[in-house]
Amino acid sequence: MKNEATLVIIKPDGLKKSLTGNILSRLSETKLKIIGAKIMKVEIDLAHKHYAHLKGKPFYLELIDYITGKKHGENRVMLLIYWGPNAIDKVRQIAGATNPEEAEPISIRGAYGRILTSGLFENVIHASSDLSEAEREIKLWFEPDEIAYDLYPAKETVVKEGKKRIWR
Ligand code: DAT
Ligand code: MG
Repeated sequence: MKNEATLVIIKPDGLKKSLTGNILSRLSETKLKIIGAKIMKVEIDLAHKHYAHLKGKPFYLELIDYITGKKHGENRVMLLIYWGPNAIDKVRQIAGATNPEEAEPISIRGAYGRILTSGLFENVIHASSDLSEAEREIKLWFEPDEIAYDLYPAKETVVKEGKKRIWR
């Protein structure tokens, strides 16, 4: 079996409901390695890029509100890169089907997801669905130096002078 990397996002409902520990425990059943992890707030531009393939769907704008935290008053997400044999399918298996009502009851989405009255699937985690999606998503959310392994070719660049926030 080929080693693969896959992106997991614990969505704002997962953090708001304090499900992080439960979800990490379930994912550790895969025996995959975590090679990147962080908590961050989701900027709207990144949300649109992440879900670009769903633009035009009736639930699209609500999905953007969901991942950016507007539905939960909680704008944090947790990002994880899992790595190892068959990682994409292993994680999708434990995540469960996209529709939480159709997901296996013991999957993460089956156990913790719900369908809003609007019809949106509030399914607690995102998991990459294939190799090219995983690569696109990992490159969208992580910089090379934030990942413990060298997953994809990278290059050095000279950083221009600019502004950034530091501790005072
Ligand atoms: P997945 O997250 O299983 O890869 P996806 O990429 O097709 O599924 O959709 C992204 C998210 O959009 C999904 O996690 C929940 C929401 N969604 C997808 N299809 C939906 C539908 N038919 N009705 C409501 N929400 C949907
Ligand atoms: Mg998807």
